[in-house]
Amino acid sequence: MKLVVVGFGQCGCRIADEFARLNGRARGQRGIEIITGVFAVNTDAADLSGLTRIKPDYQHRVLIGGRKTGGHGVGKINELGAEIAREDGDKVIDAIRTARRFFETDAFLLVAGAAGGTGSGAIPIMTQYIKERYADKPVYDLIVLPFEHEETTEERTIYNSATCLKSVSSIADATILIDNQRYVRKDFSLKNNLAKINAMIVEPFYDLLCAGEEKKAKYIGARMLDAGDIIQTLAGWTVIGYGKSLLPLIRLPFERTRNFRKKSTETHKGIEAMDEAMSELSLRCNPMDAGRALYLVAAPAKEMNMDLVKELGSYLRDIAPAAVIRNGDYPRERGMLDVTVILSELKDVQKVRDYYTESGIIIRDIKSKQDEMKGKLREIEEVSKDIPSLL
Ligand SMILES: Nc1nc2c(ncn2[C@@H]2O[C@H](COP(=O)(O)OP(=O)(O)OP(=O)(O)O)[C@@H](O)[C@H]2O)c(=O)[nH]1
Ligand SMILES: [Mg+2]
Repeated sequence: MKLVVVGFGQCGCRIADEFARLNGRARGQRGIEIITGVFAVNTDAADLSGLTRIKPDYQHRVLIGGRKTGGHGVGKINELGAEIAREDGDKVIDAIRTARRFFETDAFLLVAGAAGGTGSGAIPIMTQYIKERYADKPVYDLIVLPFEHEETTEERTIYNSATCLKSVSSIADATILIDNQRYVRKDFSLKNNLAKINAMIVEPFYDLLCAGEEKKAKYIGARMLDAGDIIQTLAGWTVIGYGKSLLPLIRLPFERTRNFRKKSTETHKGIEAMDEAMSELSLRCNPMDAGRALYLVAAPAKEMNMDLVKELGSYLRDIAPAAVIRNGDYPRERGMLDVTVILSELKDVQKVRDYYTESGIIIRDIKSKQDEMKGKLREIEEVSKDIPSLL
């Protein structure tokens, strides 16, 4: 599957940069392309120049809202991010048009952090613009949810996330949810942590996008997973997970024969990888709520067998009984068996519901504070009414 990836705001741009790196890896390791164009869109000029992989010209790093913000971002006001996207959206569309092999693109992937200003405000507007302009291609939005400490220290975080999620979910073909808090690893400093988190966020997309682009017979599985399967799977609220299990690189001579013991070891390794994928899902959710699901197993050709794929299928069926499940196998990896899982068309997502509830409270709070303020201003005007003004 080939994507055009567009990042908005600092978070979105950095993750888009990571997708550019992923494409470099696919090209270098596997000789295939999985991305036809990567673009970074921001109101902040300095953040745009901090990227490393996205081409540095103005058609790939698009500065919007220059007049309004002076190139310094919108300071977490996502209404302003949305307004700027409405004014400068054409710049983004013009940039996308320059993608070299645009005609091969299967879908758009737009990326932003929900809690900021630029990305959070611009992504719903741009999703709408791109959908209007390219009606035949699905548009998927990958939304990064804030860390816990951001939610507790700043009200705007919750409010921005709620407004962004509500807007995006009504327009995007699917919303892939990524919870920053799930990726926190205590042993990294924050900056390294963000880079590391971004790498972990894009990792599940590697095999998923590569599998359907393989041309050589030896890398094509018994059931190839292609763009059609992914497009049929992605709908509404979506989460993604990835897990791997190491295989012994060297087998002892007596292990070479295919016997039932080896088969059961492979199945065991497969379940281990899928277990990890399910426990590392990009956002905690209840798999019972999924209306659609997909899994992809990648392993060396000789480790792959239909029993393994079937076992994983019934394992997933137990966890997500209401889902239509699609699958694929990808004979590729060396010394490793990995499983990528998508749960989609989730009927309920607790975290999203919490944002909506809490921001309802915040909105009422702000309203009553504003009313109180207006009352006080009126009082002070009242007592000053007999004082002459110098103006
Ligand atoms: N995973 C990840 N999250 C990030 C990164 N950068 C920022 N965030 C998160 O994104 C949210 C803030 O959004 P930003 O992208 O910084 O904001 P922006 O869209 O640039 O908007 P303004 O700076 O307000 O104009 C916070 O929840 C951050 O934790 C990143 O590189 N990776
Ligand atoms: Mg910013």
